[in-house]
Amino acid sequence: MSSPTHPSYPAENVCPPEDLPDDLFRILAPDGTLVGQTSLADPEIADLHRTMVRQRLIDNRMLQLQRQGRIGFYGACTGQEGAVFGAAAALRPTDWVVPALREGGILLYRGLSLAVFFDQLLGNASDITQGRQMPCHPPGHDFHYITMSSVIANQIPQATGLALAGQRRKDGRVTMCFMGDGATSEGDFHTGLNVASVQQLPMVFLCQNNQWSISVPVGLQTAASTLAVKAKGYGMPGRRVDGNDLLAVHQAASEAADLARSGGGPSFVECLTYRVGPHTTSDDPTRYRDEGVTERWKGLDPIVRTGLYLEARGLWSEAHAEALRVETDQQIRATWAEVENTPPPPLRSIFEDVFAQITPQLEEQHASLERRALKGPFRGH
Ligand SMILES: Cc1ncc(C[n+]2csc(CCOP(=O)(O)OP(=O)(O)O)c2C)c(N)n1
Ligand SMILES: [Mg+2]
Repeated sequence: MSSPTHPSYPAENVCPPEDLPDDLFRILAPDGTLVGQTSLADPEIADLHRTMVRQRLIDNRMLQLQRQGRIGFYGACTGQEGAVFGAAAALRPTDWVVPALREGGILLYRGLSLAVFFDQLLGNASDITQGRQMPCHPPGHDFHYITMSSVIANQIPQATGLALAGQRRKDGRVTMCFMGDGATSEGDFHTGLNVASVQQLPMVFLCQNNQWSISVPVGLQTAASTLAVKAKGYGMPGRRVDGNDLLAVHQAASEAADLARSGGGPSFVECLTYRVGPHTTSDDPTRYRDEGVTERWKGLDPIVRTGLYLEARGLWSEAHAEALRVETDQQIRATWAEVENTPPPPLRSIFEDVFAQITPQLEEQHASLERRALKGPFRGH
């Protein structure tokens, strides 16, 4: 049975770059020229650009490590750095970030060390979650960043609860809740947005519409003309922006954050972009989509676009790029060498953190496991 085609997503239910709507909110054109006004100063744009380049290098290196069998799983934000960091830069460091899958880089941007990021990827003895979380779910306790939940959209009502608590405490914080296009089809999306709007909570819902939910294209995800129009049904402002335009995302997210902070309630921002890589290290998009569209979307790379803007102002060049590549590569390699041989968490940790004291039954299970471990694949713990 052939699938219906969504009128807004003409190419097999996605939007190819040549069909992007003319009214898409943009500040930076793909050739790096300004077509709108940004509140960011050039040095701030240059810093964000470096952050995006660094994230790309980290993501690339992590994908290589996964292919070498040295980490189990990774989800990159490649091609979506403009949305991730444009949004992050709109917040104060004490505002809450509630991520979906691709925003781990915000933690590094906020100051998490690469070592802690890698410890979690490895699930080693230094990992704060002691290997209990899926890899690529970094811990953000000190950075007002909630560890991501793998369950799609599950974070949305949680973010709403967080914002409700903040509103009651009058703590002046904004909660930014990220989600993918796939999350907008879940019941939790409705619950979270509805309560947030009824209670006029200080929130920004930031949707990265990368047009794929693993193998489901956005045109089969929704019959709505855009994701942003959904906001209207909840009585909150909804805006669709060019997700590959760092400055447009930053502007839209800043205006939404200002509104939230001043008591104006939540907003929804749809960042239209494209997932130019695999969903994660676990899938192969060539089996379900036309990679010709992907190649054309790569021509709208947010890093290239911002780089062109900075180059024209003498703030970026191939020499800058090379120096940053070398510096980041050295940092990654040195940190990786530091953490790679950290042992796994002790077997006993499996039984800890459930009861204040390990119960006699769990002690028995622990002893039994230790006996088996001496014979089996856990030897060495
Ligand atoms: C409730 C639920 N259903 C299915 C999955 C499996 N799954 C993980 S990520 C994903 C796609 C998410 O797509 P989207 O929300 O668009 O985010 P993206 O990965 O594109 O950033 C799916 C189906 C899950 N984690 N949770
Ligand atoms: Mg998606």
